[in-house]
Amino acid sequence: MRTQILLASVLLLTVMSYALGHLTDENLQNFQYNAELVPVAPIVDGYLDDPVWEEASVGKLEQEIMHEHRWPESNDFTGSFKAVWRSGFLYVAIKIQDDQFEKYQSKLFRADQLILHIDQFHYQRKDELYRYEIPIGIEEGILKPPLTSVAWGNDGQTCELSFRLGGIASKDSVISFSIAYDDVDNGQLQNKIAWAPVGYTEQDDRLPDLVFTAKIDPNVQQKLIRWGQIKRLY
Ligand SMILES: [Ca+2]
Ligand SMILES: [Ca+2]
Ligand SMILES: [Ca+2]
Repeated sequence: MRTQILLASVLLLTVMSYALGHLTDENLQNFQYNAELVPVAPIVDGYLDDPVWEEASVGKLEQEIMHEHRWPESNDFTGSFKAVWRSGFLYVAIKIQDDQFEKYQSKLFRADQLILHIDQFHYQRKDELYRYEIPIGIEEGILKPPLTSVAWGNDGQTCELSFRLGGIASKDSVISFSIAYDDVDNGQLQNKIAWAPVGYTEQDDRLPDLVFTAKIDPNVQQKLIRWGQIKRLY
């Protein structure tokens, strides 16, 4: 009898850990980022003091995709992003804390870097065509479209990116999107931490959705445009 109870418990635990540890379709379907239309575009200078960033919702990088587990905020790594859109552009702001920044390495795999996917045609699958590897602190001269600018601030702890998406950046349109951080400490890749649902791993080739939403009040628009013009005077 005792053996049967033990066996039943083991079986139950196995089933539970399987259900908890693996990505379900539902997990991914219920996982998306809403990028809101803003009255004035942020200035892509690497500093996140633009008023539009205050309101935007936060996407946290809290899924470890190399070893598959939830990643708590820690000194080792804490990261988040926000995204907004305006006039055919998607803007992404990223905040990173890392206990050991590995920058300007001659071998890219020895450098901390951001890995993004921006699939504007919503194929929902990872592909080299729209994969971006962005080493921390580096503002490259030639960028692969639709990426149009990369700017770093605060010694690599904040970043702004812009993507020229034209008509795809319009209310209710959906693209596939992902963002992850390859954390190299002591010259070794230690972790890959992503904005991704529970159970997601780097082997999974499906991508979450980013939805373009819009609910702005035209009166707020006036104030913010003036603020943006003031900032340009600095
Ligand atoms: Ca800025
Ligand atoms: Ca680290
Ligand atoms: Ca690092």
